[in-house]
Amino acid sequence: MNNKLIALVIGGMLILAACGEETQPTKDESVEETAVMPEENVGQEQVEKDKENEKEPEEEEAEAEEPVEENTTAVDAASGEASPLLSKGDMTSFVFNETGEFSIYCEPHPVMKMTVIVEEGASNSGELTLDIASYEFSEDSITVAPGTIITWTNQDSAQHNVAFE
Ligand SMILES: [Cu+2]
Repeated sequence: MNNKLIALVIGGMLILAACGEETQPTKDESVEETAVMPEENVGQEQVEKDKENEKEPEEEEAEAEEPVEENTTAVDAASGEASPLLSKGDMTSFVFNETGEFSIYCEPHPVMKMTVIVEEGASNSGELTLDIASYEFSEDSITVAPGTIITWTNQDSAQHNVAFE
């Protein structure tokens, strides 16, 4: 009887010991899993960065479309009108629907002046492009037909604009 009890106790201890050994590997696995987690987070961050990189080209396309919109939405030329300040490469457009003489100047540099004369039957019509360069408008005076759209592009590093007296 005693031998059987001892055998049972030893057997039970062996089983417990075996169970204890079995639980250790599962603990190791859980440690490995938590060790893997940071790598997965890094992967997610990289995916988020990739998404951000994908967004940038869309923003550049939207900026590139702005000058086209300015050309199609020319402001009516009229006394008191003025474009925003134009940085290098910026454009502004005005449509000259009414006949008459329009005195134009640059607000930051009032010595910069030009005249647009609008006359029926003038040879200049449709859409014209003028530059602002070296602190001068590219034409001192220009005669256009009613409905002509003039687009000015600033070629200087200095800011200029197109203002109507
Ligand atoms: Cu100016």
